[in-house]
Amino acid sequence: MPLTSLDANADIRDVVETLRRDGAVVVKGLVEVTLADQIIAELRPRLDASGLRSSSDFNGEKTLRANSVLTTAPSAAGLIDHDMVVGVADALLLPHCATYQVGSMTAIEILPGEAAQALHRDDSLYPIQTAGMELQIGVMWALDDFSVENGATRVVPGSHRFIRSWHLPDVSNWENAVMPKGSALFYLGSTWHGGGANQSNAPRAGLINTYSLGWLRQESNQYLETPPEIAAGFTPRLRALLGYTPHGSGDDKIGNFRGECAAWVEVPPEPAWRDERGQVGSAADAKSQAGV
Ligand SMILES: O=C(O)CCC(=O)C(=O)O
Repeated sequence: MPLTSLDANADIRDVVETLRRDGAVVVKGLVEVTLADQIIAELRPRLDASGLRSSSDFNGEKTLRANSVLTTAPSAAGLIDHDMVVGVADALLLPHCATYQVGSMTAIEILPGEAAQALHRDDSLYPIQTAGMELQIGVMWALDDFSVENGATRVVPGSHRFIRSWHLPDVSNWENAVMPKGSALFYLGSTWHGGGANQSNAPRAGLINTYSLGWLRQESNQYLETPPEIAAGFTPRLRALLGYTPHGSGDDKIGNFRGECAAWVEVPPEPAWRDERGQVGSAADAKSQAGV
């Protein structure tokens, strides 16, 4: 099955429908090439200095990686909460949670000579599977032109329908997500994919962001990756995507309410106090209980 490519002006409903049908879809030219160039320029010093720290069999020995992307490349904000990404995530994730969150944010630069990465599904990090409920989606942004030669992400269209089991399914029918710089590959957490082999003589840079149901633990702790003092400089929507918002509300009848402290970030919490029974509260609570 070929991988479908849509244009940047595609209707979000078409992107969602194609994702549901094929498990992956490319949207071409979603951001300006200049933005992609700016992001990779901001990431360059970090990639060069420490990009190989996370090298491994799975991550690759000739692949540079960087997390905490927003601390180094604030321009990437425009990708992480891009309207189309948020629209697609709303449609696929919000039926199963009150709010969703960024699960991970990773710049990946595959250097010449790197072998193909093992095909895998991102949602295998969670030990559950419920029919009809996607746990997460991924968006791979092309910060270079992605080609067959330079290791465009490999995707197995239709593989989101494979039954999850200990037996490796037949993943031999993969396609490279060939796309120009500034495009995005959307894929479901259940879709088999992996980095391609770079047989060219130039690096291939991309940025993968995942978005997971808000009641799951983030794959990578975004409060540490983008700490409050940096998050405060971004829009409320992006802060909420990073997880700086509670899941559900106190009125939630189905017990969905989680992560309340995160809501305190805009107004830093006052020092906690401990009452006579050993219960912990905030100084504001103490004042209101004392009638001040
Ligand atoms: O670099 C790519 O194209 C994909 C990388 C990937 O899927 C991963 O590292 O989990």
